[in-house]
This record gives sequence, C-alpha cells and structure tokens, in this order.
Amino acid sequence: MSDFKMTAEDYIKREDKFGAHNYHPLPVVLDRGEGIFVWDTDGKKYYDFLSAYSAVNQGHCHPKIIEALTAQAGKLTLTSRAFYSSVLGEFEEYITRYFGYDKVLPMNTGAEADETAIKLCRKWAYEKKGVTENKAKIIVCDGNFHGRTITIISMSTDPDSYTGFGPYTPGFEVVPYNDTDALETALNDPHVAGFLVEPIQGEAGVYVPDDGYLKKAYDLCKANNVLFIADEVQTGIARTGKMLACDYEGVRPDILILGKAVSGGVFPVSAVLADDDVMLCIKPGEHGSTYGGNPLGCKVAMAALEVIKEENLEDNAMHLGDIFRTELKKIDSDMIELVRGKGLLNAVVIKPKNGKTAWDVCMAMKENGLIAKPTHGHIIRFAPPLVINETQLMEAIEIIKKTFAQFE
Ligand code: IF1
Repeated sequence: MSDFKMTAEDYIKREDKFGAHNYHPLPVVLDRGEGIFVWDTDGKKYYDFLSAYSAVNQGHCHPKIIEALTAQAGKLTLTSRAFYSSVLGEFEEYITRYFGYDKVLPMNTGAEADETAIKLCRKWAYEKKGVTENKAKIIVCDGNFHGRTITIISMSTDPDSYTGFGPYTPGFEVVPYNDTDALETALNDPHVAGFLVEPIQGEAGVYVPDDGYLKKAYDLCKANNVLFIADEVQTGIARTGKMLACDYEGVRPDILILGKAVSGGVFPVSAVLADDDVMLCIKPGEHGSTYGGNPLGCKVAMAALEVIKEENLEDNAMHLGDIFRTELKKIDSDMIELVRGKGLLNAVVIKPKNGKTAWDVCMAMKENGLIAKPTHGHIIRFAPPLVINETQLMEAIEIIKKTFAQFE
C-alpha cells in the first residue's frame, strides 16, 4: 500500500486538468463535513460560512437526513414518473401542508424550479388571463440571479452571466429592484403574466429591500392580475430567520420556488408550489424530469424539512443573525464599508485597502479557520449552517475580527 499522500495542490491540479474551468474556487480542498464544520484533506478544521450557498442550512451530514437517505437508498431510488411510487405522494402531501399550497411540482435544481415557474406562469397567462399566445411577459429585477440556463441568463443583468451565450429567450422585462413605482409602471402592460423576484437578492450581495417592498409589489401584482413569483431558493428554509423571507411581510406568493436547503445539501431536490388555478394549467406530458420527485430525494427532503422545525432553526437564525450583524458592525476596520443581511444570510461590503481585496480577506480567514467566498469581487457573504450555536458564532466572529485586524 503506497504511503503516497496527495497534497492539496495535487487535488487542485487534478481538478484543473480534468475538470471544466467554470469556477475559481478558494484554494481549500474539503474532505469531510459535520454540522457547521468542514475539514480539508490535511485534516484542518474550518467554520463553514458559505453552507454551499445556503443549501446546508441543517448542517453537514445531519444524522436524521443521512438516515433517511440510507434507509431509502437500498430500497428504491428512482422510478421515473412513468409510474407511481409509494413515496412521492407522501412527499407531495407533506410539503404542500408544510407551506400551505394545493400542489407541488417536484424538480431537482433551483434553475429547473425557476424554469418550471416561468412555464407555469406563461401557461396560466394564456389559459386563464387571456394573454395573446407567445406574448406573455415576465417582469424581473435588475441584479437578479435565478440560475444558469439559457432562459434564466436571458433575464440576467450581469454580463458575466449572459455574455457569449446568446441568442436570448425573449419575454422578460427588467425593472430596478426595491422600486415599486417602476414595477407599477411596468405592470400597465396587459401582456404581463408574472413578477419574478428574490425576496433578498443573494448573488447581488445580500441586497435587502426596504420593509414593505414585497407586500407593495404583491398588492400591485394582484391589482393587475399578475402572478407574484418568489424565488426562495436561497432565502427560504429558515435562512433569513423566517421559514420564508416572504413571511416577514405576510406575502403568500402565487408561485413559490424552493431548492437548496429543501433537501439539506444531501441530494438535489427543488420544488415549485402553487394552488390548483395555476398548477393545473400544465397538463400530463407538458413538463417533467427524469429525477423529479424520485423516492430517494423525497425522503431526504422530508427529513430536511422536519429538522428545520424540530430544531427551531428559524428562531435560531433570527436571534444569531442579530448578534452577528451587531458584532460585525463593531469591528473597527476601514475595509468594512457596510454590513447587511437578515437572519443568517449576511454580507460585508469590502473597500480595498493597500491593494488588498475581499479575496485576500477570505484567504486570510481561511488560514484562521473560517471559509467564506466573495461575490462580485468586493462583497463577502457570511452564511453558516443554521444549526450554529451562540458560542460557536462568537468564536467565528473572533476569527473574523482577528482577520480584519491583520489588514490594519
Ligand atoms: C452557481 C450564485 C448564490 C439562487 C437563486 C436559483 C438558483 C440559485 C436565488 C439556482 C443558485 C447558486 C448557484 C451557484 C452559486 C449560488 C449563488 F452565486 F450563483 F448566485 F447562492 F447566490 N435561485 N445559486 O441563488 O439554483 O440551479 O444552482 O440549484 O451557479 O455558481 P441551482
């Protein structure tokens, strides 16, 4: 047995040689995860402050979710929807009762769920609102992020997302985020079928809109017979301190899009929820997915959703998020321009100093035992698993404080 041990560099070089270069990862090679911690291939321990972009809200390898996975994995993993399964209906009943909707359409990734929501909205427009065929428009926001498919990047305002991938899918109109006047004007167009919005814009750098924005936007949509579509792929599942970020304003989306933490980072599951008036516009054979609603993912998702309630992760995220922002705002560093967020979805806007950037801060935090990653170059997102406790949070905050002090 060779005692040859691969170095982190070996792992990185192998990915570089055989893998597409569609990411620029922080140079850390993760090998194990448990709760809020991950370990690299050299056995170094880190606080995970990205949670796989809010997919691991329940913590890495949560025992209950892993148990659900392993129990089902040896029984039946995939039937396709060509047949019924003993698990899909259980999941459909569970998740529709959990969020209070008539029906769910199960998919796998967040992007697939967004695409499904777009198809549902267009179909509803033609069949129920009476919009002229192929004329339906969906309003989206500047700075949006809903995934990486051609149709989704067709509504993106980020050149890194859309440049070089044209031609683009038509039928989208962009309005400024957090601007109900602009939305009101756009809603005057009778072809508008829906308004697709992130309750907090994650990728844009945890952009939290003004209080009342979502409710006002919802009311404007209702006044114009337009579907309010909430993409809670990143903000949902207790991340912001409520089960859904829309809950802060009592807004019940006409179409609710879930992904990521709906299955706790264990198996790709996404879901689109709506009432019959919308959901039944898609007829048999008009939409689907090989893995959508598979028994294995369904069992994992039910366990992941149970954990959120059993461990009261909404309140934990709300309480610890307040502490996190309060403590970060105390850090005396001229690199920290702004701290913002809701619950445990937070971000720090970084002002470069002496040529040092957000990336350098993340590299230094990595050395100090905490991993996070910049978005848009100058914004560091901080999103630990929601199972973190106050003691661990304070330890992590000490690491962040110590790191910024290194740049003074
Ligand atoms: C990447 C971003 C976050 C999402 C919202 C749908 C999707 C996402 C609000 C699509 C996915 C992921 C994608 C991942 C990085 C991460 C991300 F930086 F890209 F934008 F979280 F902010 N709606 N977000 O945030 O879900 O198809 O990925 O399951 O593409 O690099 P997906």
